[in-house]
Amino acid sequence: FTKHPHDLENKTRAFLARQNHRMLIGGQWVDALENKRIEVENPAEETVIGSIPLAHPDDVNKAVSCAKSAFNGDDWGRMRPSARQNMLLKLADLIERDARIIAELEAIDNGKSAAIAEAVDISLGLEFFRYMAGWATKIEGSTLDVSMPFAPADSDFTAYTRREPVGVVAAIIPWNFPFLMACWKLAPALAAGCTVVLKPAEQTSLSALYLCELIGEANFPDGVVNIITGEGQSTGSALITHPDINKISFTGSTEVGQIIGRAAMDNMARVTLELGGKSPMIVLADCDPEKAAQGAAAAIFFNHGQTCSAGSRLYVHRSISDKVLDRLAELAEAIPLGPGLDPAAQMGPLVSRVQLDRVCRYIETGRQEGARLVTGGERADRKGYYVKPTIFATEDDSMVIAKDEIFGPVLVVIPFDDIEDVVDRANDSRYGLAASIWSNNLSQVQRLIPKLKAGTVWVNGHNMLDANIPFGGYKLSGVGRDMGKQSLDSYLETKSVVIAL
Ligand code: TXE
Repeated sequence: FTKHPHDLENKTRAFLARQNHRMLIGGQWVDALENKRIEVENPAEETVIGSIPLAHPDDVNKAVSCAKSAFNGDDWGRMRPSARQNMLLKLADLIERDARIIAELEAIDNGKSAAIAEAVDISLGLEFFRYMAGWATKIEGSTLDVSMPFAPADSDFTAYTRREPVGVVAAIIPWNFPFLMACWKLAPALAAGCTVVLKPAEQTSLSALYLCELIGEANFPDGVVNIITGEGQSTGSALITHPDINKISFTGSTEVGQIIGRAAMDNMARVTLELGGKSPMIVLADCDPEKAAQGAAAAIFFNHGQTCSAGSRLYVHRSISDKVLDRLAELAEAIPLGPGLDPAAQMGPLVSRVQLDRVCRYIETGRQEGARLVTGGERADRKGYYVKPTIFATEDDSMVIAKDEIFGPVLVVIPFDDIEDVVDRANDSRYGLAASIWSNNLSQVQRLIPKLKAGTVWVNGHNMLDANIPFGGYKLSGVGRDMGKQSLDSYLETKSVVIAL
């Protein structure tokens, strides 16, 4: 990857040169009704690089109606599962072909490192399409033994279940992993035979728009995937309240997740919510301080802390806490900051000024609460929404900075003495997305795993993801799971069939 925008891939340049991007409804690339637009910003430069349509509620209605027609139409509805599988595999190949272009768009639109995006976001996304392609031909119900007590003794029944696609899916995704989140929602929906209206985050819609071009190239029938761009309040609200939406799949804040959950229940739409987190890391006394520091730095500073499962609370045994903290500070201070297109940069700017202000407010709160600022704690002295990797140390984990999801590169380090006590403290959160334990003491680790109230527990690592591993939260971190077979199940209805012979 290059520092210079003029060295971008030709396709990236051509895509950006369009400036006024359009959205895909029923196979047509269109502007929004009334032609309202939202500016697209490059957060490393603080410059406007184009615009996306601000979809009108009637655009949303049109997209839902196209998705509904495509769902009921023969081209998609009667397509053989093996053909659906092949389309998903074709799409994955196209993503692989254009991985660099997508990574460049992600770097320019979101701020993250293009090299890291290609290695992590894009590769996980395309692998997920391949994984879900395999499930398209393996959807199965069960045959059921039945004996109905009220039926005459000589009567005979056969019963079985069919799994059927749930219908039209509304997929609403955030700005932290724009491309990967689109893949997490689209792959299982399409493998199941659903059709989709996708709404990317208003801050970062470019990579999802590019993905929709690839969907066209892979020859998916018109209307199977529609993308509408716009804000949450207007466009998003119109989508989640639409009576023809059969399932809503959302990743974003807990507050909006609660609004969406309520809206879904009004129409009894199925719903999957992947929400916020304040994931604890627990480092036991036997852990090598160097490994703990390296692991914790990666867990919080990956994606600039804008990761729902970021390891943002570090509970470290007091016997090694000074060593871990000193090393962590060294590692944090050595992280090269820079725009996503700079191959040397490991941390880019935060996604937007709103997010920058939010993270800086939390840092100020930490100071006022009396937490010890170990390193960072301010904006970097350069253009762009950069925040220095920040570490606070405290004994008091009831502080706001140890409770709230900051969603930035801010770590809170808390020493502990007693292992039972640390489990209670780790669990004392409204969130329950993920946790990690760092130790080679197998017995202690195995005893801790069932006690942690988290959708994922990692041991000697953090943020270890795979297409086959379900991901989602306990408590206010959400409902349901993305990835794995469990996510496919959430795009399928179960129909029971009983036949009196
Ligand atoms: O998220 P929102 P925001 C957390 C994180 C972050 C905070 C705010 O703590 O600081 O949320 O971020 C759409 N009806 N996470 O405000 O608002 C919106 O357009 C329908 C954690 O950006 O939840 C976007 O597409 N849709 C999270 C998506 O919801 C609505 C990732 C997410 O935006 C809507 C992102 C509405 N009423 C933020 N309001 C994670 N779990 O990873 C908004 N949207």
